[in-house]
Amino acid sequence: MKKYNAPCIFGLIGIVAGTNHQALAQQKIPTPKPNVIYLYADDLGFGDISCNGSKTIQTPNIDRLAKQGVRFTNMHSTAATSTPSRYALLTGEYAWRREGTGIATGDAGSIIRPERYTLANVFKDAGYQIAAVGKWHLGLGDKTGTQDWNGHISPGPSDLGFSYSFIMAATGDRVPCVYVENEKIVNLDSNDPISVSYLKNFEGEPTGKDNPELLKMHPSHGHDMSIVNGISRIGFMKGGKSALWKDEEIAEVLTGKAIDFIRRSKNIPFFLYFATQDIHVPRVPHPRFAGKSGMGPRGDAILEFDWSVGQVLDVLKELNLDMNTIVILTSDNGPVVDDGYKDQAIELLGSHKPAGVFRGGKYSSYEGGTRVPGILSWPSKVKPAISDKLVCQVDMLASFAGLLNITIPKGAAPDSENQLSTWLNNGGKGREYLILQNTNNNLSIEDGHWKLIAAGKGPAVGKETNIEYGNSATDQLYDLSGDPAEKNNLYKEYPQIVQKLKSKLDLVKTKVH
Ligand code: NG6
Ligand code: CA
Repeated sequence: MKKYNAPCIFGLIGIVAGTNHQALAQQKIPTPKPNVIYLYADDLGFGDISCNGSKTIQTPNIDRLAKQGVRFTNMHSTAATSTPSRYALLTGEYAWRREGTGIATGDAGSIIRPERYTLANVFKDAGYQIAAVGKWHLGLGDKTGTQDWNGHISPGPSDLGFSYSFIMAATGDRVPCVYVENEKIVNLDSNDPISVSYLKNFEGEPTGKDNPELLKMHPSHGHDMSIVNGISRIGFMKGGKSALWKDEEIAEVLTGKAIDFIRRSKNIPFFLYFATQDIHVPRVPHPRFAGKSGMGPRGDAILEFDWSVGQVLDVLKELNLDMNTIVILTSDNGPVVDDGYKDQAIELLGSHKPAGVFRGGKYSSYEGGTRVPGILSWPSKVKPAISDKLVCQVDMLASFAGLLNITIPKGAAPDSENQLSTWLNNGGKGREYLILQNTNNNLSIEDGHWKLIAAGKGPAVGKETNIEYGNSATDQLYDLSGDPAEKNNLYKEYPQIVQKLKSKLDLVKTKVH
């Protein structure tokens, strides 16, 4: 794909959006410094939580958070899939500017290079303890396919500013199916070394394709390679038996690690990046949640995610940290119903609308792809509210640098704006415009109430996911104020708006210092 280099897009954004980083430096740092928890669900849709209007599922803990904070109705991830979204969040740079930021394999090398300034670095510079717990999906080790899974797998989160990490290397549906703590696989027996390949199977190892009789959950598309816990995955692995995760326990294990970190850090400011496996496939919630939603494993996984949120909120309260902790809850991309396993998600969906009123879902240029749940709570400073301002995860970096009075090195975080006053609902007007990326790397621009989906290659509808990806040979223009569901393509009626937005998109893509 074409890459757009913009060493100093930062300057452009400064001018266009009117942010002034000098002024931010004058800002008063709150004392004591607030703790920050970023609760990052996977594939959770706008309509998957009851505080966003769902009547078909109840998420009392998420609702509790929303009630005590700002609930955003126009929060976006930058991309409609995980790796590019997470890349943009942690670097403050749109992923489409960089080669190799598409959905990562489980043996991808570290996509964010150690020299890069990250969101974790902001907190490090401010003297915080910083943890990454959960799904990583940004590569580990120096080069793809060459990691020493049995040794220290570096670079990893500790090279990117994190002081502690307990992660899944990629996703639940990709090998290796193990936890990695501070760059070492947990519980690995040196007599049973682990091997990983995304090229070919290891001799004698069963696969979902050849041995469906060994499966407890069958793939609907893809996911027919190595079998771990009766579930076939993407990629091949061998060995490491004692280290393999149990899918039913993932939420409990990760939530436990997040809580341990909070307890350990209770006397020092901390930043916790808690990226759950829920509600990504394979959806295998703990038996406590199985069957509880009436919607099958996808609904049950939402209940499990809500439980994790509740656990975090409870421990904050118990430790008396609740008033001065900023909790942000969001998702890496929009929802998908069938993402590759026969888990009854389609059959049991009923009238539930995972993306709410929005069109499309995960992978899509339509709003369902990136308009995700968004809540920020900071009880001692921010009053409960609902905000319809345009906000985006890419702004975490500059916004928190602003809050903590940290100077971002020149050239770093080029697409991140200090939107703190919007996030804290303190007079900010939100982003003037935002660029979004779908699974085919086609871009859209939202500017005020207008949205242009630029013409691009790719299927109109995902063959297997049955989601409208928004790809079209012609441009599409929608007026989100009157048509949030993007039903009426107005590109013929408003050629001047189309032209204006296209020029703006081009400028963001190509502008150099
Ligand atoms: C796709 C997978 C899907 C999911 C996605 C990444 C197949 C057929 N589909 O390629 O199941 O893993 O990648 O999801 O393999 S994400 O939320 O991490 O971006
Ligand atoms: Ca995702």
